[in-house]
Amino acid sequence: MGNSDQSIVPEHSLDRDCTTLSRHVLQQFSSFTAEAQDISAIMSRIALAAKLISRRLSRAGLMAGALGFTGETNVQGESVKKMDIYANEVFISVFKQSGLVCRLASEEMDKPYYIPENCPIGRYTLLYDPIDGSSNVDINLNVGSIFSLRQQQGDDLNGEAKDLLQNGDGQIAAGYILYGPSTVLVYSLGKGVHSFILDPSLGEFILADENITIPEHGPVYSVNEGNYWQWEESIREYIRYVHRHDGYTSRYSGALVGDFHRILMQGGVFLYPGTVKKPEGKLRLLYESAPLAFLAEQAGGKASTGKERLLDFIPEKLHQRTPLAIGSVEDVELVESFIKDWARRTSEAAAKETISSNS
Ligand code: FDP
Repeated sequence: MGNSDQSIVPEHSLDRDCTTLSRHVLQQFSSFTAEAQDISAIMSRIALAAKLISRRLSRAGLMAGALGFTGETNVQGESVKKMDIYANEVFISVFKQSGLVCRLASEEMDKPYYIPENCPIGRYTLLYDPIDGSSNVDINLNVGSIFSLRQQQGDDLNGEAKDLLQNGDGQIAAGYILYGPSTVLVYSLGKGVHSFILDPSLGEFILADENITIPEHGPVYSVNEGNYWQWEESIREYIRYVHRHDGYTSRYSGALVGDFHRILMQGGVFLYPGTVKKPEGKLRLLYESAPLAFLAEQAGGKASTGKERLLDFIPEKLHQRTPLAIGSVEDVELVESFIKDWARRTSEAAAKETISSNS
């Protein structure tokens, strides 16, 4: 006993089974600093939230009152689902009395939720989208949760959380949970992107993939083509390009986390462009686009608003929206090239128009 040569289980397989999320987080710090322990504890709480949400989703169809709409609308003016509220409260609940996180800011809440009793110790803010892809919830399709961790700056005494209006490079950690056939947690602390699968028999997230990299190019473009006539011409031109060229295929599930996960693993591009009426698009920068952009870059991919690096974009308000093109470097750059080219042609045409009307 104790000699690995005599073991009936290959050593690497046991090692992997024992690589839980909290152990992995600690391994990424060179020593057991207070920061390392805080981040590991925060990730464990996020994992607990994921397990609670996953458990409820797996039984929701059998439970009275778990599915459907609440009848309320959220700060974005969208109809709220019961699962949105449940998942939002789960995140609050797991961080109460944790001593870890001072503020929670979520897509479902007008203003951040303050936990003053945590503040003397915890100096972090967790931003999250509790249930992303809500239109999938009632029909048992994939949904997700997205999170982003930032250091609180200043005391935020007036409760306006202005320090959160910064670019995405200040994220300490970001990730998502995909509630699919298995529950997958993907995260980055700025040292690569790693995925974990929930083993229900252990109740633990176990390492699945380390240092995930997005292929330089992939065949998939993922976009809601139902918006075709609402987009600017540049996006329509891009779509016509992929329709006419071999090697492209479309996949769109209506849930960002699942669609992004496919791109992360297999390459390609996910797009949620602005429309003529809503140039800022639909996705929320702080709760959705910025955390995923952080992961994309960490995996060697790219994320853009179409005009600039997404992580450079500074929001003016907490619930700011931005257009998003995210995924493989070559595919995101192709989308950007159509936008740039269209802008150039439009401004040249406008200049010609001015000249001819002046002459
Ligand atoms: P949902 O509103 O269902 O929560 O961010 C919201 C989001 O879903 C994304 O998950 C998804 O990619 C997108 O909106 C779907 O929007 P469309 O229905 O307009 O395609």
